[in-house]
Amino acid sequence: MKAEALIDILGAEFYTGVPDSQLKALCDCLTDLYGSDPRRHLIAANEGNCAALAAGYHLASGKIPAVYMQNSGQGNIINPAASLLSDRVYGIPVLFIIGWRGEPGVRDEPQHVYQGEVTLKLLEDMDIRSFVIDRETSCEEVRAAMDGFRPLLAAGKSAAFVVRKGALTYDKKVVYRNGHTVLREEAIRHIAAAAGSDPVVSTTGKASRELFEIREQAGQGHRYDFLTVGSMGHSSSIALGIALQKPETKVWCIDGDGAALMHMGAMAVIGTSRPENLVHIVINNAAHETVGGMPTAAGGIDLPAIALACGYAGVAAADTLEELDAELARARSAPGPRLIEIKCALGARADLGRPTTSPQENKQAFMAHLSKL
Ligand SMILES: Cc1ncc(C[n+]2csc(CCOP(=O)(O)OP(=O)(O)O)c2C)c(N)n1
Repeated sequence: MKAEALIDILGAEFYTGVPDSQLKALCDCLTDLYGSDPRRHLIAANEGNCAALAAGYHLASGKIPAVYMQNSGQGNIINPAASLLSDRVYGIPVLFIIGWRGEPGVRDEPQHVYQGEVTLKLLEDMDIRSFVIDRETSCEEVRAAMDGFRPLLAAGKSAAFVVRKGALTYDKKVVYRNGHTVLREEAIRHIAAAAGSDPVVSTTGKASRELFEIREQAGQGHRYDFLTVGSMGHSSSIALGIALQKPETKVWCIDGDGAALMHMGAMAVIGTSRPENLVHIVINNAAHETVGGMPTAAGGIDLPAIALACGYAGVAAADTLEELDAELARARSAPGPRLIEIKCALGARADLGRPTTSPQENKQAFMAHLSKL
C-alpha cells in the first residue's frame, strides 16, 4: 500500500521514529509532508526516546501519536512500554509502525533472524495488539484493523502495525545530502591502515560491511575486527570493555553518528573511566545512511566538544582524509581516550557486499587474536 494511505488511515498528527530501510517509504513521505517541523515529525536518538516523546505529546494534546521503528529497536522500547505507556501504569496510547526484519521464511542477515522470530511474541508479551501489513494487504483491511485498535487506544493501550518487506511504497524520490565530500569507505580504509594489527570494533550498518570488504581486498583476514552487526549504539561500550582489560593494547572504535547518538551516555562512561588506550572515531555524515540517509541530530551538534566535556583526554574534528591521517597518527602515540570526528558525505558503493563469515566465526577469530595481545 502507499505510505500516504497508511498515514491517512492512522490519522496521527505527530510522528517520531528511528528510520528503517523497510519503512523508507513512510520516512520519505513524512519528510515530504512535514519537512523539519519537530512538532509534527521528529527523528529521535533511539526508539525508547520515541516512546517517551510520544508520551509527552499525548500528555500535552490528548491525541494519539505514532512511533515508527525497525524491530531491532523493540528492546529499546520495552522499558518505556512496560513502565510508562502500559495501562497498568499511566495508560498512554501509542501507535507503533514496526519494520519486520528477519521475519520467518524470509532470508535476512544473522542479526535479524532471532529478533524477527520473536517480534510478534514480544508485542504480545507487552500487551500490544498487532496487525501485519504485507504486499497484498488492502487499505480496507488496514482501515478495519485501525478500527479494531480504536477501543484499545481509547482504553490507554498501545497497538502496532508490523510491516513486511516491500509492503509500503512511495512514488516520489527523496534525496538526502550534506555538504561533505569524504566517503565513509575511504575514511574506514585510512582507519584500518592506521590501526594495523590492533583490535577494531566497528558499528552497525554499512561501516562494518565496508570494513569487512577492505580486509578482504587487503587479504588480511578478519581477526582484527569485531563487527557489531546488531546492537546499534553499543560498539563504543564494547570497545571500552576490551580496552579496560587490555590496557597495553590500542583499541579503535569506528562509530556512526546515529549510533553514537543512540546511546550517547556511553561517552560519559568512557570519559570518566579514562582508558588511555581507546580511540573513538565517529564517522559523522549527519545521517542514518545505512537505512536510507534520513538525518540525525548530529549535523547540528559539536561531538568533539561533548567528548571533551565528558572527560576524553583529546578530541579532534577532521574534514579531509589528510586531517584524518594526522589525527590517527597523533592518536597512535598520545594518551586517550581520544575522539576523532570525521565528517563524511552520504552514499556507499552500489555493489557493497555483506560479511561472508558468521558472527560466531567473527567472535572466535577476534577472541583468538585478542588472547595473543
Ligand atoms: C536499535 C536499532 N534501531 C535501528 C536500527 C536500524 N539501523 C541500522 S543501521 C542504522 C543507521 C546507522 O546510522 P549511523 O550510525 O549514523 O551510521 P551510517 O549508516 O550513517 O553509516 C539504523 C537506524 C538498528 N539496527 N538497531
